[in-house]
Amino acid sequence: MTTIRADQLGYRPDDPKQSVLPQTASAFELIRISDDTVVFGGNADKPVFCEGSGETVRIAGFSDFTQPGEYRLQAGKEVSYPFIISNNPYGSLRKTVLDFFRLQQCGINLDAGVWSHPACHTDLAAVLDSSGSKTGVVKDVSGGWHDAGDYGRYIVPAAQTAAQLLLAYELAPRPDPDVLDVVWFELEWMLKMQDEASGGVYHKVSCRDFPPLDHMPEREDGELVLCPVSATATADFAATMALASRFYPGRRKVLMEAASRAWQWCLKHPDAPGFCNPPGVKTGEYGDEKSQDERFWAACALFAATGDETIHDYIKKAQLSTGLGWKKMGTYGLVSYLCHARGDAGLAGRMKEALSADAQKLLKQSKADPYGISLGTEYRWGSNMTVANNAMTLLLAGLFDQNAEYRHTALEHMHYLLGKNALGKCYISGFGSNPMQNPHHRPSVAAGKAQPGMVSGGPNGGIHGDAILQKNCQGLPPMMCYADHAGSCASNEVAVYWNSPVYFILAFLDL
Ligand code: G3I
Ligand code: 9MR
Ligand code: ZN
Repeated sequence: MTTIRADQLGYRPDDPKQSVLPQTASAFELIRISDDTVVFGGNADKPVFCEGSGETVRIAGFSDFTQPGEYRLQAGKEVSYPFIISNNPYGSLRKTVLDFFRLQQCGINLDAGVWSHPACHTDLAAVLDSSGSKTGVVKDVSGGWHDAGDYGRYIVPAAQTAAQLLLAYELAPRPDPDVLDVVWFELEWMLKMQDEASGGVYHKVSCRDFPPLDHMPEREDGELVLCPVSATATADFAATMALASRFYPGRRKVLMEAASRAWQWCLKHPDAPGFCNPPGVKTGEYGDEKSQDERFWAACALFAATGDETIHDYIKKAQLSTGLGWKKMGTYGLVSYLCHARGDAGLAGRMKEALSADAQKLLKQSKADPYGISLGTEYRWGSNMTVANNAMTLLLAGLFDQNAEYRHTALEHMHYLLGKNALGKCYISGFGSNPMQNPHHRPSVAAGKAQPGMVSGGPNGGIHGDAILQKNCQGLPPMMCYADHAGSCASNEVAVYWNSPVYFILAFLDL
């Protein structure tokens, strides 16, 4: 294992290029692999301490070298994995990251080589009340994507994923045309999750507990239960449908009716409590006591779609919030308002300031980290999502505030995911010289090999009762608390809303 940390796929000729070397390496060389020739060299920067990883390291920059080819870095006896400098350094990565969503499809006969399976989770689901008792109502909620390494289908992360994919489609210089079909599959399922009578949206559908780790989806045949309507799910749903209405003109009416009915539910239930799993239900909770940010996003998306001034008044009174992760969704609201609403100049100005404040904070944190990323010491469950979401925040802020540093720092976050990190791990299966190979992903466990193109959750300093992390990572610095082990759900699961921000970065940066 090399101690030189670099992107294991590569760099574009004109993009900044950095790697991280051990403290002992004061100079480095770039070697062209075809003829084993030194083509570039230099001194590494002075040693710096990395709080996230607890190491002292040096940064080696080779941005000035722009010739396409295949290379490795060398520092003393240390030799990096090979990488390329090319206009298309990532090859099929973007396509494979997008393919994940098709492979997560539920309720259909999936024809996909070793990942094939017969239709799963097609029974009617029984609606539960908050005490976990069946209400007697049953509902067809088939379809949608399995959330992650488990087979639950949850509205809150679904909304994040759909929004990130649609924004990627909208903002990419060369959008992938199939994104709209990919997302429609999820939207159709989301529409089924709305309660016809009230307009409220069921929080999630799953069995009561997770199935064994080696079970393919069709083997999970326990009773499906629908958990009660929640404010976060209903507001996220309203926002997602209003956002989607712009992308599917032929389905606008259905989407906007669903959005408006969900919004009416939100207005009628201003104080609805946060969701928690009813007794007896152990699957993904996506609990969140605060629905203000989801309501804010819904209002902005509905206002952008309709121009309804009563909703505008709601936004004017609301607290501005930011965030791109399932618990904090405000930034999607800001972007809807700023890009698509006939808004109020003063309010738009404050929204831009809020987004820019987030981006400036991320820049500052990234500058303090030799790996050039913004997490500091906060590596929680799904830290790789935070890495990608922070990059997305920087790229979105750059829409309103031209700053080359935003783009460069976002790219550094992508390099982190592809191997320029303290563990020298490429956190996307099937790519790089040292890829994640043992995801906590049931179809991969069943197949005995990792499905390619999946983003691992990544280091988790919290450990969270994960027996594998407890055994291997107790006491390690947070950027090191990771196990490429199928048993480590707290550091090595995969999820649709971890692939979606990575897809956004790749599409936005035309990689
Ligand atoms: O919000 C608190 C914060 O206030 C506190 O300071 C911090 C300290 O640890 O914890 C924060 O809560 C964390 C929460 O995520 C929100 O980030 C919890 O500790 C942490 O346990 C929780 O992890 C979630 C995990 O499920 C367990 O519930 C992950 O975010 C979430 O991505 C993950 O999602 C799972 C689904 O349940 C099931 N499907 C797979 C999916 C991915 O693993
Ligand atoms: O396998 C489950 C994974 O998909 C979930 O994201 C995770 C969330 O808590 O839980 C995993 O299931 C574990 C359960 O929580 C505790 N017992 C062991 C289960 C399998 O590792
Ligand atoms: Zn299924």
